[in-house]
Amino acid sequence: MKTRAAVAREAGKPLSLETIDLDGPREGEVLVEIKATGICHTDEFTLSGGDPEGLFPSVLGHEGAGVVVEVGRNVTSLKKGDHVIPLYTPECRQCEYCLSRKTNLCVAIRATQGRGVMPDGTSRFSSGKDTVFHYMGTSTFSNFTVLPEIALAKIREDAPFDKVCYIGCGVTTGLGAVMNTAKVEAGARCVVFGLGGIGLNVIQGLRMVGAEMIVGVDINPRRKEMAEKFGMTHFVNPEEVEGDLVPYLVDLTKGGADYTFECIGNTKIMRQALECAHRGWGKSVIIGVAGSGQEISTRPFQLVTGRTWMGTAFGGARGRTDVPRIVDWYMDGKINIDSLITHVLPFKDINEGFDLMRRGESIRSVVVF
Ligand code: NAD
Ligand code: 022
Ligand code: ZN
Repeated sequence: MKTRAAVAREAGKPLSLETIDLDGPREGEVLVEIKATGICHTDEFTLSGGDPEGLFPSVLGHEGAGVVVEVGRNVTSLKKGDHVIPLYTPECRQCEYCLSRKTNLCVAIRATQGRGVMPDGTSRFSSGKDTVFHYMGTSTFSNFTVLPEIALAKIREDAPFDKVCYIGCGVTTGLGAVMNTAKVEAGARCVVFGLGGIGLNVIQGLRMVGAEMIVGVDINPRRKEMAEKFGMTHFVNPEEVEGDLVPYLVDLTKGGADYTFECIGNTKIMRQALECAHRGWGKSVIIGVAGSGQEISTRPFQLVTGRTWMGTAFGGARGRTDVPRIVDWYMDGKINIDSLITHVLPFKDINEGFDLMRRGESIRSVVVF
């Protein structure tokens, strides 16, 4: 069949809006009509050429929502008409990693996903004679896409696609970092570095679990108002702090934070986030993705004295299990997604969504087909 898609043809160039070919679902695969997709930083990172593993041409996008059109052989958990959210972290429930219960990093299709192909080693996308690669196993910048069954969460049918697509990455990552990775308890004092599409979801997760103090740190003063609406209790603009930021934050949190979150992708800030965690028990979670080849550093003393440095992928969420629950939270009014979606664009304007993100004007842009 044919599908409209935004194709990443060349690093550093805008996406090319084309009609390309899509093969039907093979065994264990599902054809999905994408109704809406968010634009996230890792799409831009790959498009820019910054990711050494980025493949071209490819169909980017990993934050979508849509409807099952057709299922391949031996697909048992989904049927035509089901509403779904694609998962860049699948959940097979059978691999060593899933069975361990210690991680969400399912390895069932990991190798082929990283090579831009389906588990059988081939791509469903093509353009004339050329192969077009998949991306993160999801490729949501196409009106129709094929995914493995284990990379789809089935969600309720009354949930609006143009809102819940954000649960496919940013919402789940922020909430999950708080609940699954850090396991923050009520009364905790916390610092969140970076108040964008991830940090604001960390803040609403902290409010949900009853954190007492939620300090937000951002160099963009325009982020203060939105963060307060989501539960931030104190705002710190590093550019307005005299002297070092770390002692300032240790003082503000009365000895250091119980939990800190880095939601920027800046290795210098990752160090500050660790070092303002409380001596003896503070935990610091890295969420931001740094450029390839970058390194973090601190003095071993920081860890010897009881701080824990940790990281999270997709908020530690097991997608097929956790994503439908988060959709329920949204439908029950327990979480706010609407305020974070600052721009909704028709598919033809997808490149404008990238520009809004590059200029720091949007929290999230959502593209609707
Ligand atoms: P964003 O651009 O919306 O937000 C980043 C915020 O950080 C902005 O508000 C910006 O003003 C602020 N900032 C930049 N430099 C700063 C500095 N030096 N000090 C303080 N604040 C600063 O980005 P986002 O969508 O929230 O994503 C944040 C990071 O999370 C990205 O690196 C993204 O790739 C990563 N991410 C990771 C996962 C995961 O599973 N680990 C999932 C999704 C996103
Ligand atoms: C999503 N991310 C950033 C912004 N939006 C993001 C990027 C990478 C990861 C998670 C979220 C990530 C963390 C750890 C891994 N990845 C490796 C997982 C593993 O090796 O098992 C990651 C993931 C997918 C891909 C690359 C890296 C991919 O499909 N290309 C989950
Ligand atoms: Zn993302």
